[in-house]
Amino acid sequence: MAIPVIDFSKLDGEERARTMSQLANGFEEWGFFQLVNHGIPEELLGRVKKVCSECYKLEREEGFKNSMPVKMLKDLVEGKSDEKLENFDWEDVFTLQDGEWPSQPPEFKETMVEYRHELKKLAEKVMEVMDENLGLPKGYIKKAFNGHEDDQAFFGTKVSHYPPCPRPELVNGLRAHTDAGGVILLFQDDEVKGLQILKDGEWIDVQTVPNSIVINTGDQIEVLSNGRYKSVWHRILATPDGNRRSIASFYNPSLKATIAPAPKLINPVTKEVSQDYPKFVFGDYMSIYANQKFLPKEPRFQAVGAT
Ligand SMILES: O=C(O)CCC(=O)C(=O)O
Ligand SMILES: [Fe+2]
Repeated sequence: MAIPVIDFSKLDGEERARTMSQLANGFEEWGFFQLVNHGIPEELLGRVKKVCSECYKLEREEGFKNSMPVKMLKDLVEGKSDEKLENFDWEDVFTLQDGEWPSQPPEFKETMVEYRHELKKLAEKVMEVMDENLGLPKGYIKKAFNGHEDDQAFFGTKVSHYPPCPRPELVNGLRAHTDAGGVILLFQDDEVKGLQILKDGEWIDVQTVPNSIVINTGDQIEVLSNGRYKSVWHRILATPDGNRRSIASFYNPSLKATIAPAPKLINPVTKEVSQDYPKFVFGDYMSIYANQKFLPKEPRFQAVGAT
């Protein structure tokens, strides 16, 4: 079984209706799908791969060798224990932030600024597809995520590497979770697999498709869509060979934004707001998520509803 691969360029032509329904199916039935012909130039994607891999080699690899997961796994193996490490992830990760750009390679910043600009536009297009498929006015989700002038939606980017692991059965690359925010756009490694999603009770591999962008939705889209688009459990397996690179971009609400099911999506017969999805301020959700990322989302929704 493989997650859907959708040709995004077909959205602008004769096959628009069919493509819209493929996208609806991707959101409703899968929560994860891959876009090809998404409009991000391959030449730019090539440069992104290059600067991220070089940055890892030049600035990060040495540090990873001395990191906690490496020490913990070593202790575990030396102690001849077969107990899995449940509190660590076998990953090297950093978030792109203004003022804290890696200095190596020199073209890192300009490349990633250009990449983020393109990805943000793609995220907004994907959000418009969701608006239309959900029967919401164009721009509804973007507006819900953006508060006023001083509290804009947050667009973040995270660069991860999952280095080769000598005992991949004893630690995860990244433990299972659902994403907290809105729309997530993943630029995965061309070759090294590792991402799995939970589909109908089974973990399935997300296949690598060079230069595709994997789209998935987080907990806020589940709330806003009143459960039509569910955030899906996913995890990264550690692998014995290959250093998996993955660049995740997140289009999230402003911390001050109020999130609630869209009134239009509330059952017209009962007019009752589902008990499952409360109304809350996104920042409050994030405070809860910080300690509960690797736990089921339902108690998070309950807890934030009580704030
Ligand atoms: O590294 C990846 O491909 C996915 C990472 C992920 O699930 C996350 O950052 O939430
Ligand atoms: Fe995730």
